Amino acid sequence: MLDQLEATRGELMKLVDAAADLPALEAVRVAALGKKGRVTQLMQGLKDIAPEARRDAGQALNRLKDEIEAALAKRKDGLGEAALDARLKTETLDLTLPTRPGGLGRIHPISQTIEELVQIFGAMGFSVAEGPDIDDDFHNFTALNFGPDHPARQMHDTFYLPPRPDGMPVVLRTHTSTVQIRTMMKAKPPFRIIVPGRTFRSDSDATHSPMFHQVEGLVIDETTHMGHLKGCLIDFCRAFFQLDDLPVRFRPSYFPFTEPSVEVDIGCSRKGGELKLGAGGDWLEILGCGMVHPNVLKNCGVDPTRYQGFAFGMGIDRIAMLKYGIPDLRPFFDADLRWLRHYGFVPLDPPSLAGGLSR
Ligand code: 2NM
Repeated sequence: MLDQLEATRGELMKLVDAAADLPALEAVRVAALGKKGRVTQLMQGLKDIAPEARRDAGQALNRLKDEIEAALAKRKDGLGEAALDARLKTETLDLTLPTRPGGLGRIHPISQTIEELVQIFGAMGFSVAEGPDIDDDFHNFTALNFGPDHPARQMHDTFYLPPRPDGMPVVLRTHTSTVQIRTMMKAKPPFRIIVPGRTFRSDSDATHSPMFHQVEGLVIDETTHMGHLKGCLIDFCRAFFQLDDLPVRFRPSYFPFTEPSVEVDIGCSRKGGELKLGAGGDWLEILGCGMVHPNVLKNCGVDPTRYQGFAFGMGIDRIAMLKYGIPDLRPFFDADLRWLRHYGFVPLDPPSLAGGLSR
C-alpha cells in the first residue's frame, strides 16, 4: 500500500507540474482528488487493509491528499500569473506615443455652439432642461397662449402625427418652449433654465431646414423685470460673439406667449457685400424675447400676481453660422466628412470663450 502511494505521489506531482494551463490543471485535480480520482480510490481501498495497518495508511493518504492540494494551489497561482503576463504582453499601451487629435473626429459646429451657450448661461446661474421632441398640442401651442386659429398651428408649418386616443393632436415640437411649460407645471419657481434642442417646422430652402436647433431660456422670480432681460441678453450677445462693445438693440415685436415682446438686433456692417459683426451702422436680428404672458403662467399653475419673468429664444444653427462664418445651412445635416473636417472642431483644441493670444 505504501509503495503504491509513493508511486501515485510521483505520478501526480509530475502531472501537476506538466499542466500547461488552468483547464489542464483542473483535469489533473479531478484525476487525483475527484470522485473516481486516484487518491480517492486509494482511500476507498483502506477498508480492505488489515486493521493494524489501517491507521498508518490512512494518515499517509491524508498527507498525500494535502500535498497534492498544496501543489495544485501553487501551480494554479503560477499559471494565473503566466496567463496575466501573456495578456499584459498583448494588451500593451504605449503611453509615450504623441496624441493624434485629428484622428478623434470632429466636434460638429452645433455641438460646439451648444457647449458655448451652456457655458455662458451656466455662468449666469441657468441650468439646462430637456424634454421630448414629440409633444402634444397643449404643450406646443395651447399652454403658450396660441389661440385655436393661430396660423402657426396650420399644417404647412407644423408636422402633425396621428392624434392620441383621446383626440389630442400630437406634433413634432415647433419650438423648445414645450420644455419651459413642462418645467413650470412640475416644479416650483424661481426658474432659471435654458433649453437647447431639436425643433421641427415644415420649411425647407437655403436658409431653412425642417429640423433645426433652438435654445430658449426662462427666468421666473418675484421681482424679475425687463431690466434683467436686457442685461442678461446684452451680456449674452457680447460674450457669445466675443465683442465687448457689440451694439445691441431692442425692437418691439409680437409673440402670443410674451407681453411685451421684443426682438434683439446686433450691430453689423454690410459694406462691400461682406457681413461683419460689430459697430457698422447696420443691424442683424438674432433673437426674440419678452416678459412671459400672464396667461402662460396661469396655464402652468404659476400665480401671475406673485411671479413674473422673461423668456427668450434663438436659432442655434443661425448663430453658429454667424459666429463661425459658415455660409450654407444645408450641409449642417448632410454628415459630409469633408465639410466636417473643414468646419468641425478638433476635440482637443476647440475654440474657447476666454480666447487669448493663441487664437
Ligand atoms: C421666443 C421669443 C420669446 C418663450 C416664451 C416661453 C414660455 F414658455 F415661457 F412662455 N418660452 N420661450 C419665447 C419668448 C421664445 O423665441 C423666439
